[in-house]
Amino acid sequence: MPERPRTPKPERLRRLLRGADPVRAVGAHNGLTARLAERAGFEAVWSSSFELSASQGLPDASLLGLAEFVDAAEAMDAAVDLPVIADCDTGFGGPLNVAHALRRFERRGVAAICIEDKVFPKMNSFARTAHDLVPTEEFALKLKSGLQARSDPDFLLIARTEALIAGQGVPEALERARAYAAAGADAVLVHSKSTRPDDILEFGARWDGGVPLVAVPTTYGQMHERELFDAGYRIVIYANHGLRAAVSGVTSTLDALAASGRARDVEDGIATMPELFDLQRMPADFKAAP
Ligand code: SPV
Ligand code: MG
Repeated sequence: MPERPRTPKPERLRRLLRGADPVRAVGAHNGLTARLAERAGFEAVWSSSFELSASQGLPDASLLGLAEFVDAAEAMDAAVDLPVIADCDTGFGGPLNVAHALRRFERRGVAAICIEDKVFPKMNSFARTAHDLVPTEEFALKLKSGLQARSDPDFLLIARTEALIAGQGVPEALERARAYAAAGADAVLVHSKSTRPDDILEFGARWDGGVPLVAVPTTYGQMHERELFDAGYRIVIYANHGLRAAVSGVTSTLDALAASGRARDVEDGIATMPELFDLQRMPADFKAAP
């Protein structure tokens, strides 16, 4: 019997969003890290600007361009059977840039893009610096321009407000988010760098914009994903935990290897070559030696 065609990923992400459980996305920056997220059982991949930058040894400060973001997201999409949500920072410029970016990501199989209301060049939200925002109407125009460029109605455009990051409080975040939803955004990501979940919970309780919310519990990691879901956040993004785990793991192994001078001494604590071959989808005939 011929194989039934798989539902396209944007449609799958929309279905997941209507489900009874949080959609959990994990930050990744290439095919391998996306595959690790899939193997661990998550529902989506977050193509993270922080991870993309950090993996090149660069700060997350709008240094990489659209082509690099698109290529990376495509590699992730190709590696997994999960929808990829591409973090697009400020959208690579003005309304025309957002439209161009959306078309490119859509054509390459990505399920959703997310743009944020900061001024270009943006700094990572956790950087101790001012986080200036563009006027609400200006950002709404970027969203509208992106949405007009969409050819698959299921492709999602997520609007991210950095109002809480900029210290502007829940009322401003709500006002912005309402305007973004009214402009047609499919979901709103409200980011916070507070170690307490209070603002996020208040925002969820007062949210009346009619589209799903997205949370990134990096600093308020004491919150369980189910609690966030119950507070209105249907997508929960674990944005950088894979990369941070990799840095700890590689550091402790290389430190031990440098001290010991013998590869065997670190073998037991690291992934095997067969496991790597498996992650690479190496044909079964080629077994890893020994
Ligand atoms: C990212 O992962 O690139 C994000 C989330 O945008 S954060 O780093 O918290 O800004
Ligand atoms: Mg980012």
